[in-house]
Amino acid sequence: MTLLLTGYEPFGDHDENPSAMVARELDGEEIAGHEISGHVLPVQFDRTASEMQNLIETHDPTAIVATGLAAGRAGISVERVGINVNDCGSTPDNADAEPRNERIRPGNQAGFFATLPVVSVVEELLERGIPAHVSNTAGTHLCNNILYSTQAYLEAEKLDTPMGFVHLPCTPGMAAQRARDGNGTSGASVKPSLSLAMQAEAIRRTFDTTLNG
Ligand code: PCA
Repeated sequence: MTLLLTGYEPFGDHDENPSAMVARELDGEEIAGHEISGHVLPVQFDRTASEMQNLIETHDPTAIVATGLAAGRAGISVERVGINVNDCGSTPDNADAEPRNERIRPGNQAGFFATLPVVSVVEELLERGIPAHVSNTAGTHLCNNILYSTQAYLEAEKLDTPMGFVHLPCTPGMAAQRARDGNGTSGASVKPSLSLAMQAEAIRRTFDTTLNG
């Protein structure tokens, strides 16, 4: 009775990744008779999907929530869809891979919907005063990659495990650090942020809604 939770290690110019912190914090917690198993995945296009598949094989989870950082988003983004594209934009992965306009699975379908109840999850978060929205793009970096790859894997294995991806914003500490490193004292903007406690609560509620909703 395991709930599989993944976050990502820091990447690009981020020294921290709140998704890794939340995965560590929630590891071992119980929700409705299930235990969260929290893991931190590498930000590497050639490793992430297979590490997720190993986790699914070893844990046989009841539900899967993958998470990552979307610095600049104002709240919790529950992703609706993953697309068949790897494109790192201006941020190489942590092994310096720079895919451009590549297919994750050549010849495979364009996209997969998340199988979490995304609308119910967002309704629940909003009801609890947590700023959240359904997002229609997870980008084309590893957060999109894990959503698409895991859905493709689950379909190939004929597993109906609910799975989705949640983008988390910066923590207040990260936003302050970036404003200190930038031109915050000269009038530049500061990134939106949410406390780690609220981010962790959002992920608890995501699992809870998935199990009960
Ligand atoms: N965020 C990136 C990759 C790793 C992470 O935490 C993304 O949004 O794709």
